[in-house]
Amino acid sequence: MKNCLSLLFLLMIPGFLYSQEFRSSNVVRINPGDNPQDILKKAANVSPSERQASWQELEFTVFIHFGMNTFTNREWGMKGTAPALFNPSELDAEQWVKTAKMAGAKLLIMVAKHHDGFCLWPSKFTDYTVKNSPWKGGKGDVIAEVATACKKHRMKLGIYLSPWDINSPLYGTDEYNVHFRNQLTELLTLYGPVDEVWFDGACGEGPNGKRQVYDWLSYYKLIRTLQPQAVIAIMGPDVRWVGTESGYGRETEWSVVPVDKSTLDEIVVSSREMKMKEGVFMPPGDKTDQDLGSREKVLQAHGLIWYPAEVDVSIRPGWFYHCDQDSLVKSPETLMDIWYSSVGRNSVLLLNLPPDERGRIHANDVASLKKMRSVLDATFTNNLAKKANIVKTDSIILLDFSKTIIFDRVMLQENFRNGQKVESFAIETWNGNAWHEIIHGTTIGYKRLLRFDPVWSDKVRLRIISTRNVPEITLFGLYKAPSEKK
Ligand code: FUL
Repeated sequence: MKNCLSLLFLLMIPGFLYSQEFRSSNVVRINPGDNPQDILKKAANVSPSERQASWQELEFTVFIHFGMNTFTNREWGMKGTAPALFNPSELDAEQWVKTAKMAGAKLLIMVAKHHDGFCLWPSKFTDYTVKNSPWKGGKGDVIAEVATACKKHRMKLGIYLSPWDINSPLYGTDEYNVHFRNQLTELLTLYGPVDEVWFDGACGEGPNGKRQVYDWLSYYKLIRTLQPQAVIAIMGPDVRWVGTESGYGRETEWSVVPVDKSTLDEIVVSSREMKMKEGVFMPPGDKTDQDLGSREKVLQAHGLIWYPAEVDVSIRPGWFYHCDQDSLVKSPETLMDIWYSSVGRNSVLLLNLPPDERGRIHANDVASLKKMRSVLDATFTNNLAKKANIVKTDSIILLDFSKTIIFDRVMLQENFRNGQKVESFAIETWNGNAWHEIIHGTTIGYKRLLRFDPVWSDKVRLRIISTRNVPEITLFGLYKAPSEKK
């Protein structure tokens, strides 16, 4: 009897260890014995961490690139540019926040230090800051002004701190990691809640330039300790760069992507070390690939993680303000196009609004945003599907209307907090004799938006063609966009 019990116990250990391996549902290991169906089921069950889910629901966020480059008319700064050049005449952080709010953004990411190393707050750890500029007699703090304005207008705050630092004499040494953590600590303790930390991967040091071995894990640990709700984006574990800076995300965008064995091991180790539910480790690999998460990729994976896409783009050609780009501000039509191709493709949009030398967002940018917002509101306020009688089966949602409706936009949402499942779908209308396809698509995820010429019908259906597990559609909306006034 005793032997039987110990045998049973021994048999149970591997299963026990396995289930303890990932206490979080945003990562899963694929075992050598898993068959394709098991793997797809696992893929469908990977779901976001709470911080990832709350971030996704923001939909639209803005970036503010402002700093030394605004005054030197550059995109990337140079070593030794005098702090004396930083002198905005009418800096108005509240105007930035109000503009973002008017456009519908829910979070504002402030560039606190760009690659040139100039700090927009009076950091104790360097002299290269606003403290040594003429602005406000050296008593100013841009980050404090932004944080106050965000608080006042209930806008979430994010921080961009460039890992690459052209100015710091420590860059390229181990001490730089300490310095970088000191600066992060200032930003994450002096200004209230921070909901996103954005680490840029860019480094323009040439072949003879300094090379920094970044201690990423130590940065992540610090952020998790000081601001546990903050997502760490781009060179980080929570949010993935979509792969371009054009504003256009992938047609097929999976939030669940494969990871290799060593990444899985790092995740387990970091989670144990930090005694946290989710481990922190940035998955390596090419983020620009067109196919990151297809069935083919998933079936060959060692593990899968929830790693959703962020689409970053500037409203102007440059990330910083240049007066010769005043006529090149993206039109409301282009912004709408970007909206459908980012928010409408299972991504979060991060739109950059660069203030000018005065420290204000230019009127042309404000005008474009205002128009974009009014078109979005006019399009998506009235969901025509609310008037329909709804009939659901496993793979079809039928909207049955008592009279003919006209629509030209569709909004779909999956219950993404439970995972992403749909691989392909079609929207069809009944023409009296048969179902007729209006448009088809691939992934849905958090949100999918579709545009087409107006159609008329009294019956419209969503047909799920292929899925990784039973789909959970939480929204099937139909809308009519306002007609363009010429
Ligand atoms: C890039 C940077 O080099 C640009 O200057 C800008 O900050 C953009 C958001 O990321 O990698």
